[in-house]
Amino acid sequence: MGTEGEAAARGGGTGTTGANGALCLHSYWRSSAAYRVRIGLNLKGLKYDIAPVHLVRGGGEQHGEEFAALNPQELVPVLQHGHRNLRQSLAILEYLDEMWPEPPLLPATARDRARVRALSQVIACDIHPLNNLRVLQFFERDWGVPLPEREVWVKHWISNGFHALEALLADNPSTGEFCDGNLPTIADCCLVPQVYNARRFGVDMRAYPVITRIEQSCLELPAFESARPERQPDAPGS
Ligand SMILES: N[C@@H](CCC(=O)N[C@@H](CS)C(=O)NCC(=O)O)C(=O)O
Repeated sequence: MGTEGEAAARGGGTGTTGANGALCLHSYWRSSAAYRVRIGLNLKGLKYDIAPVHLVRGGGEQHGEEFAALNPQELVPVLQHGHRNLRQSLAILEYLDEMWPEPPLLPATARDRARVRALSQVIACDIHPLNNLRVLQFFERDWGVPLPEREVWVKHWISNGFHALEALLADNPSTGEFCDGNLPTIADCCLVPQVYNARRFGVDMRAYPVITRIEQSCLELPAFESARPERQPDAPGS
């Protein structure tokens, strides 16, 4: 560590948004998908506004006409960049990386990029969707599944995914201070919010020492720290 590039990678990039317009993130403080994008924006050192979307109040603002016009999936995040609306957190992170290449959120080689995308997708495609708000609401409202059973479901699928993720990280020499090497990538943008969710639902993180170590390395960086749910303008008490 110690070069200017590495310092930027850990603390944030240039702080400018370029000529293509302002950035505004439609976000909810507790949304882990929005949390991923907040980390990415912070790592790039980009200035952005937050437009809070309350996912619970009044049945959920994501289902209102105004937000549904922005994202027919009725999910956050949406990143507005000038007149452009970007959806899906992994696509948004890659967009940020292509628009503002420094500091990079993906490694230099095709093999390492494939690994980072795979680690990201373990979380974003295979763990998170099973435990999303709308899934839990469906259990509750349509099938009357009581809270304890819903919590067992969430803990089961996070533990199942973390078991695999821990093995993928522990058994690979590419794992460094972060998921891949010694600079944060999109895999770390996904890992930290998912660990936040795991703790929220009472998953025993002692079973996942590598994941926990990487989470701690990430949270030492200002880009991750300022993306935390508790630090958001729409968090209760802020
Ligand atoms: N695959 C999407 C997932 C987005 C997503 O599931 N967002 C959640 C919050 S983490 C949401 O808006 N949930 C609202 C709902 O379930 O009604 C992404 O990565 O952006």
